[in-house]
Amino acid sequence: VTPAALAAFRAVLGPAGILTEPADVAPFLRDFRGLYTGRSPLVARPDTVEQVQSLMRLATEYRTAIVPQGGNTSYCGAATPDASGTQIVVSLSRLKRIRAVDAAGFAITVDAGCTLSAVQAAAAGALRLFPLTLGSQDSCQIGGNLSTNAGGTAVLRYGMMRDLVLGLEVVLPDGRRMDQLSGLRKDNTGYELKQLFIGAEGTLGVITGACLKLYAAPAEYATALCALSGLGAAVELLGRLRASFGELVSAFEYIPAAAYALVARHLPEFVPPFAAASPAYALVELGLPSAARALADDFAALLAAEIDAGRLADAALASSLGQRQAFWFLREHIPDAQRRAGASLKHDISLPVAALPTFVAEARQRLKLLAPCGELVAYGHVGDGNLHFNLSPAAAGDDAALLALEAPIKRLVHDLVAAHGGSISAEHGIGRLKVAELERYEDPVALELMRRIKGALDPLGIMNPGKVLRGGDS
Ligand code: 2HG
Ligand code: ZN
Repeated sequence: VTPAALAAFRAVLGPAGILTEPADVAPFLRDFRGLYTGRSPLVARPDTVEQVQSLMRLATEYRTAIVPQGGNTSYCGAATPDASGTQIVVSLSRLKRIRAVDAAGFAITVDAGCTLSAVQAAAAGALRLFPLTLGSQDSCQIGGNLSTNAGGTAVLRYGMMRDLVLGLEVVLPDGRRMDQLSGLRKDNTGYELKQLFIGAEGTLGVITGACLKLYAAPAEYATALCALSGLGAAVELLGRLRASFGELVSAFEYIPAAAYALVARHLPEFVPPFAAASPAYALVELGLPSAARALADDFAALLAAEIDAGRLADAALASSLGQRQAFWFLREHIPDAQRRAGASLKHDISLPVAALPTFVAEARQRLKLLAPCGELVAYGHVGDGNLHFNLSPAAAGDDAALLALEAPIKRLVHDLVAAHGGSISAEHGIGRLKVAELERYEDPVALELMRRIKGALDPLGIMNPGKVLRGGDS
């Protein structure tokens, strides 16, 4: 970044819109997992869409690479600049207006820098639900949720971020603003352009605003923590629940004993709800509209029948908001507990739900031979076929041995995922971490189309280079 470019950026952003002191810039240069630390001469903090446009015009003029950043909670390094010192971070965090809440139309229009929890709260204020639910919701931002097509724990019922979007506003690399913000539910006018930018991880343009779908807020939740024999029993329970309660099943999270034990060991606030240990648990939730409140009794009856039939070991039904929160505390603190347990290797994979038990049994057996220093902690969104197929050190002191096996473990897991027809990135994206993996496993024709789209929308290659697709002239 030349002194002339720096002066030009400073002129359009004003003193409040630019950080250059190394101590101020540092937090934007390191990803949340601490996998990458980049360099950047400045962090731009525009506070209007017009400023984003001016910034991108300058980036085009000076051929400056831009790294858009939201709440900096990416698991794949998608929002961290590289080490060259030539890329500038654009933080959207000052763009945080709730533009409009349309309770009658079940829609909300927001700036990209709003945190997810701010959008949830604005929806709740209008007695509506914005359903996306993530562990990082107090700090992650809507622009990042859109750019990574975030998932979380409510996908089973409401879909991923991609499914929750009615309209989008995007600033293109040349500074033009594409306004596709209308909240129309039916609009078949040409190509579905907004979906290109969702999940593109900032490689095609900068998302500045979105019109999002709202839903009726459930009048009541019926939440249970079930103790069961393993993943096979969990998948069967899921099928029976969906057959009986259909769309009302809003969450089905799988928690193996290894994940349960990590939380119990590292988070003293957690009070185990069962006296005896079980091989696995499932956190199940129904969101009930007021007209269907009585179904909570049917839910309890189904679980009781499962226990009588010997298919469930036990089930604890939340009888208060506090208990519901305690169950979710367990689920939501698994990543935290895993972090406290030392090094970890993460694989964010998805498979057809029915293939999950066989896949895990086979992978576990092979991993036992390859990596006895690792303990499998495979948990997560089984309702969507998405497992966080992670490993922690088997014993204290195994960290270095486990990390040394990162590459062969990744190959074993991803090859097996591919053999079972699954995906090597279910909900965390590609970022910088999985660029080579995408190249290896993606259909070559699809990959070629992705490169052509990138070339057409970002011909100078200034949008988040090196993320999703290999940088340079590829
Ligand atoms: C979750 O489901 C997150 O808790 C994090 O997606 C997963 O830490 C992980 O691997
Ligand atoms: Zn997850």
